Amino acid sequence: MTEIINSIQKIAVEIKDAIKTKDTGKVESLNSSGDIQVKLDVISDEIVERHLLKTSSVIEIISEEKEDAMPANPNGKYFVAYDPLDGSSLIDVDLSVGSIFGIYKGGYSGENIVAAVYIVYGPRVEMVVARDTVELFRLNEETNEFEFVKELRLEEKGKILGPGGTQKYWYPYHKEMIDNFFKDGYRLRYSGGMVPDLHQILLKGGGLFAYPGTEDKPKGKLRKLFEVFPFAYVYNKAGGLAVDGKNDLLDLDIDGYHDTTPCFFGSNYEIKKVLKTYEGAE
Ligand code: AHM
Ligand code: MG
Repeated sequence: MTEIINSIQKIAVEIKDAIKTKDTGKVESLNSSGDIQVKLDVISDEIVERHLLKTSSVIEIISEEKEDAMPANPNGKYFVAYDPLDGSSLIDVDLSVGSIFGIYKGGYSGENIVAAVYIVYGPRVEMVVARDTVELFRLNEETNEFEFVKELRLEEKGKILGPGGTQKYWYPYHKEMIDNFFKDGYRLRYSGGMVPDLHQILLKGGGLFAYPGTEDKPKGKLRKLFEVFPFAYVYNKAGGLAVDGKNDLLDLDIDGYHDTTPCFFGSNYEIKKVLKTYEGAE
């Protein structure tokens, strides 16, 4: 595991440099979810692939940018699923983006995830590693080393709300729940990048990030393997909860590598409200 985390640190430094120096233009291709890829998605995917394929403890990799899994080291024991550059369309407007890694043992499913790591490329580069605990590291750009900052824990109740999905297509009970949070004093914080949005909630004590199922996308937008399971793992280990409205996200299986799910990540208080709202709905 230490070997994988060391590889991820090298990957982060290379992707950070690519973001600063490489072209953000579009390529003539769509990824497996039908999104237009930008050149940096492809470059970042290649950076991760190059490092993980030579990491001896990794047996297989799959990414948001790939159709299928790729074998790595036959003697390895960890399966790594990753989103090399989440929120890449935000680079053109100079907002923060991220990389997300889920590390699995015995195959890809919510219950098999054993660690999660994400990187935030913002004004500073930060890394969060979730194993038994959740730890924050910051890149020292002079040495290119990540330095430990602190352990992260969510409060029981937060103040921030990140409500995703197109409002026009929200189910009425979902809209009512979001309205009630605002009436209760929650402040809107939604950049359109799940890494910085969830990072903010985690660092500022808590709140709720929601990407629900909607009339136009009943299964939501965010992918289980590359986005949802890793953050569900982080939030659980930080003392919060992560659900699809009814079930714990880490109890879900995948129906294909690019399978999506409605998802809610937050502190206990907010997630209990979500469960109450969704109980009996639909
Ligand atoms: P991407 O992997 O193609 O970048 O899409 C994922 C991103 C998440 O970071 C973010 O939470 C979500 O898409 C935002 O979607 P929307 O634009 O519908 O709010
Ligand atoms: Mg993504």
